[in-house]
Amino acid sequence: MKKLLTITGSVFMVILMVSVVLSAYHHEGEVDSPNFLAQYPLIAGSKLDHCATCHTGGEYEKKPGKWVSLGSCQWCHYSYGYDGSGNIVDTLNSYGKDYWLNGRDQAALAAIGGLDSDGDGYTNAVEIAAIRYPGNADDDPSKVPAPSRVYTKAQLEAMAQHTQFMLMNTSRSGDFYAQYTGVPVEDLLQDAGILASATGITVFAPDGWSNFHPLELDSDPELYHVEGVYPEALYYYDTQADTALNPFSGWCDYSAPSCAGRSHQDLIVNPGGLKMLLAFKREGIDLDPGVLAEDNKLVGEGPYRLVPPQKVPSPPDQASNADDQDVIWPYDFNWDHSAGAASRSATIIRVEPLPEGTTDIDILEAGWTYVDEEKIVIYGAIAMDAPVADFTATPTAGIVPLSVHFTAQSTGIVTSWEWAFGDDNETSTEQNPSHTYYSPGFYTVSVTATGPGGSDTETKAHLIAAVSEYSYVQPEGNCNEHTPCYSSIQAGISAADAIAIFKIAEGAYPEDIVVNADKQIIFESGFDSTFTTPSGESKVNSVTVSEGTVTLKKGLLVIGK
Ligand SMILES: [Ca+2]
Ligand SMILES: [Ca+2]
Ligand SMILES: [Ca+2]
Repeated sequence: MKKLLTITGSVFMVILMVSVVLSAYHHEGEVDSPNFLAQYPLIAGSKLDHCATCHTGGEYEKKPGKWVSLGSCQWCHYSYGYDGSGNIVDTLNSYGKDYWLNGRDQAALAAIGGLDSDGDGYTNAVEIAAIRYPGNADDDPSKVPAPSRVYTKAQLEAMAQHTQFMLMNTSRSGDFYAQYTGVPVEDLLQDAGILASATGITVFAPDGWSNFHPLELDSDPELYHVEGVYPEALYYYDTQADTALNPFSGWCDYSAPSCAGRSHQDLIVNPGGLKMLLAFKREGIDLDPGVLAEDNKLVGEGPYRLVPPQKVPSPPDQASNADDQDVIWPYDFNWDHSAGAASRSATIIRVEPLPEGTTDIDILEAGWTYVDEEKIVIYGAIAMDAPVADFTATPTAGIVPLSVHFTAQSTGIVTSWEWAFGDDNETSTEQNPSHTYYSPGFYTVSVTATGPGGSDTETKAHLIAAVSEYSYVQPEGNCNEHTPCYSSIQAGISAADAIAIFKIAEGAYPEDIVVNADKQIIFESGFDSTFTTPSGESKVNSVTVSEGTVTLKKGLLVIGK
């Protein structure tokens, strides 16, 4: 079980309270998260119920030129310190600063609801209602969660397994040899449907740490690639390093069963080669699930550990912080310390970059549930369902020049639109274009919606009817002075052009309507006496169409005696 961390003397400070199934956070003795939940009760348990709502992440220079990115929890711990010696304001994002400046109470949250703290065009209240970060301009209500897939342990175990024996070389803690079993990360990403646009992955552990790995081999010695195999290595053994023989001065653990029978400078043979692995077994035994220790350090490595082999194989070296470096393999900055890039208790793999128009899913930085349930989520640049294209048009009938406004109504993630309006190959790539029809005709309109999941086309045949004039029908009367005016529908059809729109007054028409010529006839029915609004029904005995088409666009045409 994970332990409750206790911190004294820090107020605007987060700790992970993980004694319950769901991960949660609280500031010891503070009022900020209760204030937030009191003001916005619906966000409980969402990604906003988290330090990242008010705190920023950050990065620090681990060694010259090498920056390490930290999530908001870890960044606050790093920059503010467990002893509260740092400046807390440095850990706040723009929303957290506005809350701070306005009095840091529930009234402050209400007061800043109308502000746009992060300047992304949406007020804080609107963003919070949409479960979007009010202090992060990269997250806003126009974006949808990126596609994601959750893998269970049973699913991972059902995939092709890979086992490899390797050195885990750390720079500060002990080195060890071990045999890991799991799924090559490359295979896992293929299974998840990684997109051609993907460039790498960021692996997150629930204590806030993350590591980026490019897909392809990178010249930076500390960037461990996902694809392909790593170089073969030799086995390095020395009694001086062996912690079994030298519990205090040794630095490498050779106690794994898989070390048995190996000798110094033997070639390590791994069928299939050394790969970046999402491991779930070590020496054939399930990895111990990660827990958070008293000092806020993650203990344990399971259920899943992302294990990169050494890019440049080296012997195990003495810990960098050890007093005695007068040993066979002293600490060597230039040797490959791949264990530092091995993410313990990995719960989230974000495939970079996020597809356009998408944002982080709702569990970023909260992953303890996944540890408990032995799940890992992969999201970002992975396959998703193609969008489903649809659209509306208004008006769909009228007199030329007829200006029609089209509105895309597609579902799914759409990043581009291609419209065809049916006249003279005119197209548009706007989301909601307007188009003017100058010639009378029946026009077929289509839109193709394209997103990261593919494309879909919706075509509406004969959607738009453009005519040079309307025809009016009213049994007695003058059609409120509209022309041409007919006293029977059939008389109007006989006189009509190839395309005609009839506005028919409400009432009974004891006619048997026959259309037997190649005409496109539209009935708009049930108009009041001024022909402005359909208000009732127009009733005919029957309608027979042997040639041409008849379309009902508006109003109510009732057929039958
Ligand atoms: Ca905003
Ligand atoms: Ca925002
Ligand atoms: Ca080492």
